[in-house]
Amino acid sequence: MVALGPAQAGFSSVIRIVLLKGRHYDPTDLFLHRGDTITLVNGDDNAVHHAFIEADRFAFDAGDQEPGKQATLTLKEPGDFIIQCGIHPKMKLTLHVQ
Ligand SMILES: [Cu+2]
Repeated sequence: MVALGPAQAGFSSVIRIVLLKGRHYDPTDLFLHRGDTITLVNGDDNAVHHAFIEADRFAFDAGDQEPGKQATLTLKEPGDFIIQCGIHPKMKLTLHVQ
């Protein structure tokens, strides 16, 4: 079980945890500030996920994530970005970075 509690307020950048489970992201939308980091955790027991972003300004590829594996991404660009899954095309997480 991964805690999804409210982010701690402060001057340092925020780390948010995203669960990849049951073929969807949890949550499916995240509102972030530049410099925030998200940690993607594969919370499934036997499914592999492959999170990636294809954006104009940058690309991100977590590679194949086995169950229990984590990947991190620090958002340096403002804008809306969609994290997809290379294995489950319906999985989408929208990042709103300001
Ligand atoms: Cu997936």
